Amino acid sequence: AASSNHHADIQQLIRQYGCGPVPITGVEHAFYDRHIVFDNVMSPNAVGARERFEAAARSIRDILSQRWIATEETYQREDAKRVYYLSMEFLIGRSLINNITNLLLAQLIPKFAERKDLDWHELLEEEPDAGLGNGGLGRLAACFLDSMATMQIPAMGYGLRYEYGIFKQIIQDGWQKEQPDNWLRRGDPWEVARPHEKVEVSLNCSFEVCGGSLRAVPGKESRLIGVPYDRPIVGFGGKTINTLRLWEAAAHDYFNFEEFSGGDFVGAVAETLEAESLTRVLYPDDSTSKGQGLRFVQEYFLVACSLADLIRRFRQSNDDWNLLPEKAAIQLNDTHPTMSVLELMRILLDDAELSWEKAWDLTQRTLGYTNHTLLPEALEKWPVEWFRALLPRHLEIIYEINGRLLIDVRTRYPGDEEKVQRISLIEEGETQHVRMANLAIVGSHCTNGVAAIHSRLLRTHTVKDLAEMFPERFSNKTNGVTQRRWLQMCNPTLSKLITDAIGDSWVTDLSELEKLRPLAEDRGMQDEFRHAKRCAKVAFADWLHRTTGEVVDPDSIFDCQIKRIHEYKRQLLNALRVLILYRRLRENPTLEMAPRTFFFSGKAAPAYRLAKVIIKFINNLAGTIDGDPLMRGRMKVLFLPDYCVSQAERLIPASDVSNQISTAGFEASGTSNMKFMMNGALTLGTRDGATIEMAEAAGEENFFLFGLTAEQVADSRSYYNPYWHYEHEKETRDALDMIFTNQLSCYEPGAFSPIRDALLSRGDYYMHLADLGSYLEADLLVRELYADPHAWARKALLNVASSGKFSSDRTIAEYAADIWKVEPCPVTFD
Ligand code: B1H
Repeated sequence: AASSNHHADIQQLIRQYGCGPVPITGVEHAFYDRHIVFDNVMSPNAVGARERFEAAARSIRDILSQRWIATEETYQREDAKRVYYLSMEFLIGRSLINNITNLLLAQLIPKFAERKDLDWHELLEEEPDAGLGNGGLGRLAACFLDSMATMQIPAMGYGLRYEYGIFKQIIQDGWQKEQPDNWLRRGDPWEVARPHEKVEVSLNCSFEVCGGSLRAVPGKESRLIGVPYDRPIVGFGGKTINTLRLWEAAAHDYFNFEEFSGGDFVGAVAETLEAESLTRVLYPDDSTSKGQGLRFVQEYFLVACSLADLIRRFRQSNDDWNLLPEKAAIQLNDTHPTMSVLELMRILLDDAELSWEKAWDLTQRTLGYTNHTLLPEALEKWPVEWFRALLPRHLEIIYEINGRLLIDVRTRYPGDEEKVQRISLIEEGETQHVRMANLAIVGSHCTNGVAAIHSRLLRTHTVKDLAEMFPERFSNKTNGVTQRRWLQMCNPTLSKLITDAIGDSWVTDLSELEKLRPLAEDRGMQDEFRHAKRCAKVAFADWLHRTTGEVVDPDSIFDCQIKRIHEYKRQLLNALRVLILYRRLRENPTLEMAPRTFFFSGKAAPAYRLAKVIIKFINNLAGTIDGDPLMRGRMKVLFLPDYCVSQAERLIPASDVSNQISTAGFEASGTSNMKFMMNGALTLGTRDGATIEMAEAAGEENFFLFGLTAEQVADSRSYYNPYWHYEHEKETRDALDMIFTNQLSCYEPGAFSPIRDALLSRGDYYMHLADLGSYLEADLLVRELYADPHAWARKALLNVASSGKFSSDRTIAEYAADIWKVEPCPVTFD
């Protein structure tokens, strides 16, 4: 009886909020007990936490399955225009609690857990993060999927089903070590394999394992199979369930059939294994392109599978190719899927047999391109030779596009051969390379950056010539994050406070948070905010203690910098600040300074030597401070290993100070900055990326901005000299000398000489020393404000109230209206 009660509860809730008048008959099958026993063939008493997680996830999947089918059927019936979001990365993290939240079932959980005598938190911890991305770019794709489903936009994500996601980071003697993340080892309860929808991809190469890495061997045609695995993307309210389709590489059925029958059975099967290695592992580089052969093939594989799939879907309901741009909007998440331009042209020319002009027009009108970085080392350039060897037909198409483009340039700018060289899709040099960003801009109808400053610099510097030639193609779409995961789900106390104060419509319309603005002046509200923050800090401290044994004081200021380790993000600048504050305290123990905990977290690309030295440096700094009895209860530094989505979900709600301190002009947007703001942290940051727009929204008086502007960085580069700061600023010099004389590396002398090289000998490209002084000045203001808890809470509340713009719902609404021209398509039943 208890169990049927429970299902009645679920059904009532779904009727009430989720699926309107439509009954979800799947609820009857959502028998947790049934999954426990029949999926495992074990007694319910014998199963462990992992099995309980799987059964819970399967039960939730049962609940959404029919709605998922109905979503696809609606899109087909309505022949709706669809968005296809192509991305090499989807950093989705965990799904169980997110799906429960979005299905509006969260209230049922305590009752359910009680009835089943479940340790719910233990169960949730069993779900591995789906770490199919590096950082902001991959997490943005995941937030976009959430927003598109919530806004009932017919959308599909296309990506790769990496068997190994981003590596697990462990810290040994302060150094980062990488371990493989075999997240699929135990299977994944969310995904649905769809072998009957497999696609075929041909390549003019085969594969070979060589020195532990897979190599493409040109010259022998091989045919790969892409097998789709679908994951449900639950829109808030459970009305729309969109699909994230991830491709797995498999060998063709007739792979080397001749060798098979020729007797080399084992050899042929081994080669099969090699072909299947294509989607084995995610490349762990953020904001850089390493130009690896396997990555090139991965990118083509994503493009070829996804286009074959979406074109097949288009052809099922249309025989007029001219309708393609009215039925499909394909968005390229950075240049990684840029081969879409070539592959779509190939399909329209060779399969559809359209004229060049027609094919080109349809291609451009179907594709949109988002640029995510200005860093030169991230701009992808692939050797022409690779195209010649592996994708010869695509190279022909590149040459034809380029020929026509350059005729156009020469007509518009007669005699300007330098401009021709800069715009050309082919970069000349010792070897020729294809400039993928140029190809993406030329082959699409829209190019956008991800924050106002980034879009401006993209137009005026990075691709200036193309922007002058096609100004109407360029626009800005400032990034956003989903408040469902990044506030509602991860910060229950603050969410409740907000909902009690202004109602719950902020969950689907974040601009509603504006209503908090007048309440920020209210002392009672300020106290409630402080209480909510303290709850989140205590929850974090408890979790940290439980899982690592580390003790942090919830009454200290939680000061965070969590993101990939990269010179331009300047974790070193933060560490220098900490070192200087430490030295001040040591020299003057009576100094008034509120207790503070500095959190660092983030991964370094395995081959990025200096980034790994920075991690070691932070850990040694932490150890030194920890070992100093004078610092006890006053300051503490923690490097939290293995930064990932679920760690961010815990730490961000607990933070007081968010460090966003990249050299101005280098961080395209940033997105954790927005998550901190929503959760009531104050930002200590430079005028870079979306932080500029956040400060505009909140008012600069509610921000702690410091440092050179992007213009000042560019203008002072020619004469900037880090030695000047070393010689003229005593605190800077003393701190650096402490590092250079191995006082923080007495067991590994010389370990930090790469830091000296970067900051002094190599000229401090990211201008750490130029901004250190103003960073410390801003830090003083932070500490002064913290001394007045109500004034602090007021500013924090004003920040929360101003964060509405930074919802990915707003971002997606802009993409939908300006680039995709798509409308919501609510799910209905026949
Ligand atoms: C961003 C990347 C990126 N920009 C290459 N570029 C990669 C480039 O594997 N690769 O080859 C992987 C990632 N990632 C980030 O995108 C920006 O640095 C952030 O500022 C921005 O917020 C984020 C989302 O737009």
